Amino acid sequence: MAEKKLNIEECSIWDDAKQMLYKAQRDGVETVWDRLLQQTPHCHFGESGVCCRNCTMGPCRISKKSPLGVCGADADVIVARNFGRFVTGGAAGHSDHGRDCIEALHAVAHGETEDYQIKDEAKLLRIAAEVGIETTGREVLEVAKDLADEFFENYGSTKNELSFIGRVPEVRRNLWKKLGVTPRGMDREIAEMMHRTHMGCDNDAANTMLHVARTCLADGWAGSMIATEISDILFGTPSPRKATVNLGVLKKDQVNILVHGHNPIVSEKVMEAVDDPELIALAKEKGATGINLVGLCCTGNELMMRHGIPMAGNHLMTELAIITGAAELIIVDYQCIMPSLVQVGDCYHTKMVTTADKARFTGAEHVKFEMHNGAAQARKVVRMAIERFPLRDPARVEIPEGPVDIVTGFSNEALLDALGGSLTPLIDAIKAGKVRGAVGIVGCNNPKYKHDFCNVNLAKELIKRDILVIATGCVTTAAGKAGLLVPEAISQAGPGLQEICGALGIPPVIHMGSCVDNARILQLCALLAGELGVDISDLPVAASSPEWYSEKAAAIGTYAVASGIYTHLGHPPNITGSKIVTDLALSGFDDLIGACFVIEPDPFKAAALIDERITTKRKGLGLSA
Ligand code: SF4
Ligand code: MSK
Repeated sequence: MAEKKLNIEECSIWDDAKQMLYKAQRDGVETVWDRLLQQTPHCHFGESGVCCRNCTMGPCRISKKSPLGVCGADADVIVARNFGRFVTGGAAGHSDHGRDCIEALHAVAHGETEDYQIKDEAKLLRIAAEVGIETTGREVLEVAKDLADEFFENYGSTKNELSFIGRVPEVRRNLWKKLGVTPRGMDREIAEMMHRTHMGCDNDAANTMLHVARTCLADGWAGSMIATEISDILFGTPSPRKATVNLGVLKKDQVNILVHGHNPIVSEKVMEAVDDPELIALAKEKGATGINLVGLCCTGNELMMRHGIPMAGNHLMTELAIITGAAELIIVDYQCIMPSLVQVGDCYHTKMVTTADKARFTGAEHVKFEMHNGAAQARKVVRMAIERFPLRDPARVEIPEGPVDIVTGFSNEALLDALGGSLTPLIDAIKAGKVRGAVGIVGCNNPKYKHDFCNVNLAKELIKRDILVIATGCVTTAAGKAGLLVPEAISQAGPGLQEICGALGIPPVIHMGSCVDNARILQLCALLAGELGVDISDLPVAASSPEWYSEKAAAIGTYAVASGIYTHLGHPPNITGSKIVTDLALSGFDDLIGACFVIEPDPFKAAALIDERITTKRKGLGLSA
């Protein structure tokens, strides 16, 4: 059989990506695109979700010839169970990240670490008061202890109610109650999903799908929301600042360190360590002019939002950042880190360092980060990077030109500041049809798409239609590279958005953070609904993940839908083998819960579908189209 050949021009819309893919070919390095080629075509049973491995009477796969598994489960039951476990993986990822944040807050509050502090005391006190903790006349650390304990209770089953349930509009809370999907403890919903999907438990696909909604709601309104709020408390609430994106942020004459993963607990300490004068002097001794820290994926988003640290790239750029030959070290915590990075690093002089016991990679060096040693471990890792600088082969270094400017840092607090302290100007602009609606474009890259084609074109199409775009996760880098994250991008927006964003001095696409920070968007929707006295499902808003790949993205999409937000995906999850599950996702949920998924791979058609939905919602509120 003829060997399949990669068409690099079709892999990505970006010059920096294509330049590195050609270099990878010259250097004999395999990337995610090569491996996709080898894995294609994918297994039809897996793609449609009808393969079950939940017991050893199987594995079973459903076809016309054999419509039932050995136990008697049909395609609907198998697909619902598989999807349930799939989103539960994502919800577990976000919420375990959130738990790590609570442990950090707990350690700070109890004086168990000097490496971390409370950076935003005002936010700590505000959140504590919001969840019913007495704050008047109390020491900040005493309040922090109570807040950590309060948040821990979101994980078990002693409370049966999430701390942030009060943020959800009452009408939506009542709907959840009626449907029996009010989220309880985070761990409880996850454990119950694993229980339900064991052989011989929940054998009603629609019933399983309701628990899918409940588990994801716990992620959105607890796991992710807690992660975001504590990160702000410990590391500062983001405010607008400038930064730069793309592989051009790497520096030829400096020690380059890449940080990758999700939780700022590691990356914040690395950021401090690279400023250590002793380490900078050591870097100079080794022949470099300094130390350059750059981000990747969501931990990159966290550092960029709070400190303006440059962003080298999103999910599909992670291997390519190493292929520049200019990265001395990549330090990671967890999630979305391709195992291949170890092998790609081995092709150059790039060392990979892992930091979390729950995310180790064979071939990488493990430097365990704990609350009491974060600063020391970060210095150790930066020293390791510096020691590798002399090993760099200048003949193999190729850094694409030209970092692109962006503006980042739009937390809800910052957005409210930009609006002059209240949502009224935004609501007035929505009522006047100048901002016709808002869409959160969130999530990932997937090599099945031309890298960032859909992410960028959907954002462009929406702003043209006077729809404000909020970007998080890996879409951020795409929007940034396309020049959409700067105030000057209003020239690409419709007249209404041009006027409003121009007056406020904000870009038409605003960056709101990492993938856990989609909780900020949930909160913003709830605030808007509260101001208008309606449900979230009545708002002219939508969500989209055009190039998603991960279990976490599916969990985010599902909590958006269950919260009342119409959600576009570029391709369906592996559910098409069940009519019941597919119909529920694409329409049944709309009747039941006021929102559903819509699938459309073409970003231009997707923009039209989203626009249509926003128009309907505007009319429902008695507003012009
Ligand atoms: Fe097959 Fe049923 Fe076992 Fe799944 S649970 S592997 S369908 S016998
Ligand atoms: S890192 S989940 S590829 S956004 Fe959050 Fe990017 Fe998606 Fe991972």
